[in-house]
Amino acid sequence: CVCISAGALLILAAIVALAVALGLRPWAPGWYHKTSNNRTGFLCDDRAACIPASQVCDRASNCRNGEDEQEMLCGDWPHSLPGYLVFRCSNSKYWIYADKRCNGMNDCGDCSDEMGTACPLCGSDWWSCSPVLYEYCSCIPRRLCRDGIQHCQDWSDEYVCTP
Ligand SMILES: [Ca+2]
Ligand SMILES: [Ca+2]
Repeated sequence: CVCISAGALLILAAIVALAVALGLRPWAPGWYHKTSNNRTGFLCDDRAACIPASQVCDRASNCRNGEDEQEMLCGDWPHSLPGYLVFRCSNSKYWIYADKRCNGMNDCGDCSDEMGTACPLCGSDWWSCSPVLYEYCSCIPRRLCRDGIQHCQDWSDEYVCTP
């Protein structure tokens, strides 16, 4: 009987410990922030620096006190990253840092990070065409125009576009 009680107590203690651990998991509100350019970033403890999502858990301290690399955020990477910092690709097996969305680059591999109304059309630094390389989606950087290498299916990068 004593043995069972001790076992039950241990289980109870484990449940309580788990609940406490899970209870501590939610992220403190106000830590995460939209940056001035409307990208989701990570607000450092000084409440002044807001670093891009992809600098969180990259093994380099970008906040003054290194809170972007703390165990609570990075201990179970990528699951421990808050949803604010993550974009799920169409293929739910893949994810990217939120700041890689709408940056012109095919980070998901299927361009799902570059689709939708959230993403602006090709900016002035980009040339609109169907790229031949997987790294781009619907535009290529203008610096690749007239560089002697085909980047657009229709060759417009070599014959129409100007850098
Ligand atoms: Ca970092
Ligand atoms: Ca992208």
